[in-house]
Amino acid sequence: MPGNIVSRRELLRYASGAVALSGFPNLTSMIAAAQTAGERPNILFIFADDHACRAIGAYGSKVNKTPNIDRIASEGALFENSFCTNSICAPSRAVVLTGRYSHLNGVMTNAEAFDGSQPTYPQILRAAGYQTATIGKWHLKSDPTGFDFWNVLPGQGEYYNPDFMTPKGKVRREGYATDIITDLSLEWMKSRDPGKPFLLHCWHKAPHRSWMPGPTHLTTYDDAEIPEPSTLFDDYADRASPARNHEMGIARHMNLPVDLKVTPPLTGNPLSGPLAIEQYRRMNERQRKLWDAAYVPKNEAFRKENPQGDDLVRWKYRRYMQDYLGCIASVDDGVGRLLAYLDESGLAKNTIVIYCSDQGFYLGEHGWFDKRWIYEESLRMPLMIRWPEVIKAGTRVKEMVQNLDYAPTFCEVAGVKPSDGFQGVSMKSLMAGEHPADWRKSIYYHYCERGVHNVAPHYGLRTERFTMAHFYMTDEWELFDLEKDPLQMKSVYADPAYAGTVKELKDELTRLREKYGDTKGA
Ligand code: SGN
Ligand code: CA
Repeated sequence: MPGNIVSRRELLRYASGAVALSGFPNLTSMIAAAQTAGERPNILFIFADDHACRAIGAYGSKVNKTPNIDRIASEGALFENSFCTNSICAPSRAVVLTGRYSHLNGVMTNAEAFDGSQPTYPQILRAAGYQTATIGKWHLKSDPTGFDFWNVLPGQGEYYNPDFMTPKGKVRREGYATDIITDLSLEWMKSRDPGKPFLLHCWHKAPHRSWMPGPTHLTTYDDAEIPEPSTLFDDYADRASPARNHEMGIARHMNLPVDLKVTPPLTGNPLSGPLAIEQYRRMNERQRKLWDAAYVPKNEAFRKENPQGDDLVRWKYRRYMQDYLGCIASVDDGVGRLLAYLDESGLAKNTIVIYCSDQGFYLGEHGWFDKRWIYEESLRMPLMIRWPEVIKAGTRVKEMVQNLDYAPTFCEVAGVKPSDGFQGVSMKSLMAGEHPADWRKSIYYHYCERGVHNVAPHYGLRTERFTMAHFYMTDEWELFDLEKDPLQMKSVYADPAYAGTVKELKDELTRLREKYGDTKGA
């Protein structure tokens, strides 16, 4: 394993004040320096699940408005080239926490349990005097470590009246998940010790599949204009075989009763309508009444219209987007409430607010929903950071950053030395408007899961101009020239005109695999 990582024992001894962490010899003086230079900043980390850039106003959305999320970008920085290392939930979260690639942090797919004894930024910040809390989606199978307070959804969690895991056991909370996660975050900020800086994770479940909007946004997008992506009817003709073998198509893999809420008609039978579907049985009477009032007439109209073929795909796309965007509307409301509290309480100036999502998502591009591929829509993570003391309002960062960079960034802004094992680079200089000459010019990616949605494992890289992928199970390669083909419709891997580029990129890929210590999939 490259680098020395701090052992759990060391962390515990450090947290108890017994010793200084090895590799952290100047921690006390660094903290003192940070304190004299000004108070250490608070960190409010708002994380959505599957929120694509295309559904964020600040990223130029043509399908919805997100005024509150956009505030973070207009009053802070928007990262134009922010990427994940493995486009799936639990792996992305493990990379965020540890600053290490999946093959080193142990969470390669959604199946592995996270080993919470490895160094993470919450543990490091907590040991350095931060109050820490994580609220909402966690999805790492083991209990959170490094937090003074945690209330997390089991697994994917539920949208309506969700259960939360707490140190004292399971608690069911009445209400809509996004609103509850926001409420708990506000309550925690209000009740914390004001004498210490804080790190708060407000980690939403929304807008994850099956995209169930909350009671206040059940009809928000009913009449909205929602343009279709030009690649909705992609036939994958000019790519390697994996794209064709997908199981994430709006046409063939999105189901009517759960994904699209076309529940059976209400017949008076106690288990008719939504109640015929397990997912809706958690709702209380009030929630169900609102749901039925919104969906029953829409579903009757659908049955009457009875669209077929491409018209059905178009109908499904539209319903999918209405629900997905409805979920985001509640996230945006929640962001508004959190920002309002920071304003009212005077915390806004010295609190770093981050908004991002665990990966990107397909909103009909290439005919798909879901994520996983190295292609743009799922590779990109939205990332916006507000920190009035350091970031100039309206900053746009063009350098390529990754979820790997969050842990070192949080350590640097807190004035704490990062773990030697972190593989990312702190983004603080970028936040301050600098353009370090030696900033990375390529990013490394490796998706490993097999099974759901049938996306073949692949590793690859993206540079400013190219994306290259190796689907190693079938030894197929793809190369996209993003300058000429931004929608990635034609692989030019076999085009002789790109032979030199292929060679250069393969060398770079070998360098990246060595640098990050990845030998899997060779
Ligand atoms: C569930 C979803 C999948 C999704 C995975 C992983 N199916 O299995 O569509 O890809 O989660 O998502 S569902 O019918 O149960 O909703 S992730 O964001 O947690 O990685
Ligand atoms: Ca996700």
